[in-house]
Amino acid sequence: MEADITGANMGEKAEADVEMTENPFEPYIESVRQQLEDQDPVFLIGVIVALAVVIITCVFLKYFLTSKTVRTAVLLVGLCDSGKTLLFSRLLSGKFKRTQTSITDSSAPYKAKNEKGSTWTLIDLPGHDSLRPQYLEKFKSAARAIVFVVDSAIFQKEVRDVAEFLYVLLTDTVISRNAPALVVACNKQDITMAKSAKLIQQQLEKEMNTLRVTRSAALSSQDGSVGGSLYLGKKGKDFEFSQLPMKVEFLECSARGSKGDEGDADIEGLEKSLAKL
Ligand SMILES: Nc1nc2c(ncn2[C@@H]2O[C@H](COP(=O)(O)OP(=O)(O)OP(=O)(O)O)[C@@H](O)[C@H]2O)c(=O)[nH]1
Ligand SMILES: [Mg+2]
Repeated sequence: MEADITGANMGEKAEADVEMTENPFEPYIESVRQQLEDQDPVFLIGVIVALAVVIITCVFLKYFLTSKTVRTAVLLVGLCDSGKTLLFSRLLSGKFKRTQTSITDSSAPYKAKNEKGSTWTLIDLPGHDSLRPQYLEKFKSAARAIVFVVDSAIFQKEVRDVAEFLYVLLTDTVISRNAPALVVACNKQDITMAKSAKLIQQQLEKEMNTLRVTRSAALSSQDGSVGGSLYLGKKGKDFEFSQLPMKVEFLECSARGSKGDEGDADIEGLEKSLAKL
């Protein structure tokens, strides 16, 4: 009988031990609760408000630090003589201007023709091979849109160079991540020999498909991997502009206009697409 009682006592002790090990913070929680109960309610409200302020500040900081910076630059890029500087002048003032090969960038605020009257910074970049990379590097992260100007009159002769430049632009990690809108402006449509936007798009897709094969083959033979460079479009499919992460639009324009130097430019399509940014 005695043995039974002792056995029962031991059982209770063991249960209590288990409880103790399950809640090691129980005594602390209890003492904190006791202290809180003893405190002035005004002090407690103060602590709660202070905690709420800290939490709200953290949430706001996280929101502001991680939210996307607003990109406002519209870059005019393209090969030499495609008409970027004349387009720059026409978009800003509507005026015809005699131009010379650009050796530096120029920028000015451009008011889009939309109801909001959005203002972008229009930047004309030099097209010369030796200057292109450094200016692109300087402005690429600020680009909201890239207007890629093509000389449609001599496109056939330049197709390879145009495709190579576009390839470099589109496989750039910053550009691909930010995905600025791409407007391919098929300029010089006033010239009879000019190729249409549709044809230019098709030929560029074909050319870039070839470039994609040769470029990735060259890279993988160098170091065994397609190191760092992005793959253009979808793997296993012929390249199409619609596979890109950004909005792409091909349009026709003429910075000179059909009436020559005195007349207006034919750039409504371009203005419309800049109004949609
Ligand atoms: N016929 C015709 N000529 C144009 C048109 N747009 C530009 N041009 C002419 O093409 C030449 C080159 O124009 P630019 O605006 O200087 O070319 P760009 O792209 O700025 O050239 P770079 O500064 O060297 O990169 C100039 O003689 C322009 O008048 C166009 O729509 N039609
Ligand atoms: Mg220029």
